[in-house]
Amino acid sequence: MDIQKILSKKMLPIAILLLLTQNIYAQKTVRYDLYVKDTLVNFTGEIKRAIAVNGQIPMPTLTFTEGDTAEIYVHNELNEETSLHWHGLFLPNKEDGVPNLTQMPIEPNTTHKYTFPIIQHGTHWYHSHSGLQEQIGMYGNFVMLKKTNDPTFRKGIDDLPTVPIILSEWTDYKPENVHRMLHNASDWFAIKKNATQSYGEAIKEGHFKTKLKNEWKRMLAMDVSDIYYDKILMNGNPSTDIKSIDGKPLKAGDKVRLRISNGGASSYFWLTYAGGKITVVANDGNDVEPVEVDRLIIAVSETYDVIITIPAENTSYEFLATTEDRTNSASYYIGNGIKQLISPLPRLKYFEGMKMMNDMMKMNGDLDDMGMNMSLNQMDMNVVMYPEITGEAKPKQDDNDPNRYNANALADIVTLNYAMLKSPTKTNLPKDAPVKELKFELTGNMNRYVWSLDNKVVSEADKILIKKGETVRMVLHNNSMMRHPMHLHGHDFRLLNGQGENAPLKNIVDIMPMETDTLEFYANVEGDWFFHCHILYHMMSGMGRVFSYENQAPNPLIPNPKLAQRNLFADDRKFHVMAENDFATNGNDGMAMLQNTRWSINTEWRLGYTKHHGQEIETHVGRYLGKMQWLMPFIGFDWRYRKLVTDHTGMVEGEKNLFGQINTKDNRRQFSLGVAYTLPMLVILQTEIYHDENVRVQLMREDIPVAKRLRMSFMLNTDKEYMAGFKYIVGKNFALSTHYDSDMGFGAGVTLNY
Ligand SMILES: [Cu+2]
Repeated sequence: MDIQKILSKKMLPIAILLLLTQNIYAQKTVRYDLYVKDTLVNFTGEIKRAIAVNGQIPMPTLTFTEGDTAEIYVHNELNEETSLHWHGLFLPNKEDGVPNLTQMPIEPNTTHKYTFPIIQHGTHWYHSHSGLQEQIGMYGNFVMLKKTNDPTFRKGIDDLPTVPIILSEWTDYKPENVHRMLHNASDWFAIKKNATQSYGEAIKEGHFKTKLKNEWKRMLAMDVSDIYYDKILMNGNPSTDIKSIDGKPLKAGDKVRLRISNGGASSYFWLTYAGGKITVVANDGNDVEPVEVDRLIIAVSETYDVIITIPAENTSYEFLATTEDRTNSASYYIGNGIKQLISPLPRLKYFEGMKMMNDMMKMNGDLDDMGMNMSLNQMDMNVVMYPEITGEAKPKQDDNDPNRYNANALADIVTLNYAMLKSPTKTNLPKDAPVKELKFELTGNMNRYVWSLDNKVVSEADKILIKKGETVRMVLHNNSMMRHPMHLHGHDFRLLNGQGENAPLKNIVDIMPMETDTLEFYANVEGDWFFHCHILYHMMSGMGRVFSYENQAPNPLIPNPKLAQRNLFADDRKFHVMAENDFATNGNDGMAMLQNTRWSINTEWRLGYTKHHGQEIETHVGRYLGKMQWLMPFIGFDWRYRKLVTDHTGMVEGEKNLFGQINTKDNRRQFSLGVAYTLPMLVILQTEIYHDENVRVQLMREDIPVAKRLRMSFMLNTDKEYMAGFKYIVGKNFALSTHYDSDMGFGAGVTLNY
């Protein structure tokens, strides 16, 4: 953090210069110059790379008034491409900032000018849309003020002292590494969060059957979020005191408006306040009728404007943002005096969540809402995990209670949900516009970290053609096990939430598992507009679509559309690498794997130290089929050398398999065809036929979570080979291991993995 502070001091003259330039052009054209540069930060005691803009993280707050023209010069001083997307803004498509879709990437050492008229007001934000840059600093507040003579100007709301706050997270791991670990189903983050949900822990908590049923239904232990973060930040700091606004000290009775954007890459945050109720006055930059709540969750990339009151003198009240998994938080202390803290949210009851998920999961991997017609976050299945709502120990709701997932019916705590949002003005779309109706199923596969719409990723789907002047209505159903904040570029949509003509306008809709939501927007600006899940790692895995207007003019910033498309598709076509090697007393065995959305290239080796132990290398190239990806046909190549045992006459005895087929060769090279299928209990059944017509059937399971850090694995096959082993995970890339192998005997050693 120190380095950051030094850097921002250095940048002070530039900031003053910017302010001056701004004033010269006041009210008409507002210019910002943004210098994007590598920096070093120290959030945890370790110095790590990040990206700063004008020397700071988050990027500077950009402020405009409706009616202004924005001129933003982005100076790319990185050694890599970049881009900036203006989240939630209405603007010409070529200013939208999606590289390879609305413009080509901003190359290193070049400047790109974005310019657009400001034709709306509200709390928004901006971020890099290139790779994973958003995770390491490229997010900032973007505030558009109402004109004071605006007929929608609300006295007592729009004239309050205001603090823009952008929420974010920090991990010391490189985001590329985070993405790779997610694709490899690494459970390192679960270990860090103490959320492994192993058999040992299940037994201790009386949930052995729950765990068995969970694995029977082929689920890996899951959490409400994937990633462990080292720090949570509000405007770049885990903790901030705010004693005055615009030079005026805060005192009892003062109301403060917080303009909050969730700039986190993957975290949802609970917002709570030590000084009492929170009044929600806007969402996604659009005014809503004020509504008082005790808490609200802000989805990734959403914005909320809230008003809080300072109830008493000589006190500074905590405004707390807690990650949905409750492992981390950040605070603002508002007011002057002794700090009044709010109690932290208690740890989640993971096995209650697992039990709930077991009930919802069908054997074929589809979710079943059991007739509850869930929508708009009103029924939150996760309440079974919230001790503050359902009690510390056993859940108090029964299975026939229609309110058993309704947080507001179960406790005195009022939680905001989408049905409570009401626009103060009518939001009807043009009545005579033709309606185009689209349906999407949000789909995913936790085990291989594939996220998609209708089981297709961006590179596998065509653009969705819409016409200017039509109303596009979308019905979205979440059939995956995680919630997804779906974001539409360039347009606000009405979320049909039962508020009739006053349905709220939004550009993000958070959809929980099993929910169905309907939204509609008026197609009024030509271009290619991205519609995607805003969880950064889901988006990069391909969870999105492109809306494109029929017969639109070509984008002058995309001179070569074919090349641009190839670059865009490269994101979800990317292969992720993983490797592991066990250095043991009886040999050396390991594997390396390259995999993407559908393909897997996998090599396994067992290298014994003696000629009788032998050596074996197997390579499989396979393609996963089906939505759940339980089936993978593959072609293989097998090389094996083992000095076979001879009898007293010197004849080779050969190796006989369970089918009576005999191998008499020391040196065996074989092509094969095979198929792998994931059985209940996550056991993989692999059947392989070699070109010498030998057949091998094999059962195996890796990483059975015995205890928090202890994993078990086994394998047996019709060649009469078998193996069983244990692994104790010491660090992210390091484990102690022991195994017994029918070829190589007993061994112990260390396992390194990448
Ligand atoms: Cu998602």
